[in-house]
Amino acid sequence: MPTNLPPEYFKADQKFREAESVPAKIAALEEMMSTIPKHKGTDKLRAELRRKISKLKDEQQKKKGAGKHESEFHIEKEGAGRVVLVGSANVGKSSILAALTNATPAISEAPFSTWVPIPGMMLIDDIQIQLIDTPPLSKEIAQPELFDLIRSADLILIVVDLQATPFQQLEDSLRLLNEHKIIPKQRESESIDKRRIQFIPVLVIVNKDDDDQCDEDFKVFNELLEIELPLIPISTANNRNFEKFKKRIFESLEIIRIYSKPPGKDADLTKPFVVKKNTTLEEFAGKVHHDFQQKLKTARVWGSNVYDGQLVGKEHILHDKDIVELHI
Ligand SMILES: Nc1nc2c(ncn2[C@@H]2O[C@H](COP(=O)(O)OP(=O)(O)OP(=O)(O)O)[C@@H](O)[C@H]2O)c(=O)[nH]1
Ligand SMILES: [Mg+2]
Repeated sequence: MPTNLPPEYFKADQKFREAESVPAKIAALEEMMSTIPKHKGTDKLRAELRRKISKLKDEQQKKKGAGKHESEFHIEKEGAGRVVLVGSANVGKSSILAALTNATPAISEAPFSTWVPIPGMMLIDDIQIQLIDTPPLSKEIAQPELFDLIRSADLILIVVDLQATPFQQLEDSLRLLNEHKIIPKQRESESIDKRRIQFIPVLVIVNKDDDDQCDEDFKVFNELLEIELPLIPISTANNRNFEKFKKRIFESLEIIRIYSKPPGKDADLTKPFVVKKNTTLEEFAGKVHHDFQQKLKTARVWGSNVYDGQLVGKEHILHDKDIVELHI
């Protein structure tokens, strides 16, 4: 095993081992491939992965040939992050998808109206985030593939209904995720046995907080809740707190936007590069162009923690909305 593999490789490797369906396995292997630095020391590993991918693709093809169509639970990743809505029946997951994206899921007073996941794209400021609605998290109907899909999320939104049984719903959802080895990232330090566990950030959405009267119920819910997870009350009936909600999603994804500026020209402020929080200048340069990481000499930065146009070194940590002029 080459020694210089990045942490993303091991994360993807874990996803592979946890994957319960062929498409999820292929997606995880492809992710592993994309994280391996290309040099002689990794040739063998890359060849091995390529072999595994092609074997699985053959397997998938055979299944398709046998009359099976591609699973509806396999959804291509799009945008700067994947956010998955989960929760008990009738809490308002589909309503949230419809409110934040152009998707048109079935919404109904009757529970169990969603049977397959539905994706949509949600615009937060200037970036697109993939939002996926899912069938209810219930022991009786949840399929293994649903958990594969949830495992591929960058952020899980657990939705509860303030006007129903929010404590029970939150507890049930967390238990079911736990049984499938999905644990909120916020609780990683409490986990003793970390093997085969996927830790994913969670934000709890307390939906149906329609008016001031409901606010009182939310206060009580918040005070009595013993589970320490970030919460946000919203109402999909009247878009209450939606701006804050979108901001919280962005923050929970732990990503930042960087605008690249060619020397002597203005920055293109319409198309940010989206990178992880705490990305260094050097890592960012590699994102702009793989050659740039090595060729990079210095850069000028406009934004946080710098004076306008300050020259910074390769180890400089970038911040959300920084404008960067790379000098190579
Ligand atoms: N009062 C109120 N009703 C809401 C709100 N959000 C959704 N609803 C209603 O709650 C019901 C269920 O909404 P859905 O969006 O279908 O819920 P779901 O979680 O997708 O349900 P399943 O797909 O069955 O799991 C519908 O009648 C919605 O109109 C809200 O903020 N306030
Ligand atoms: Mg639904």
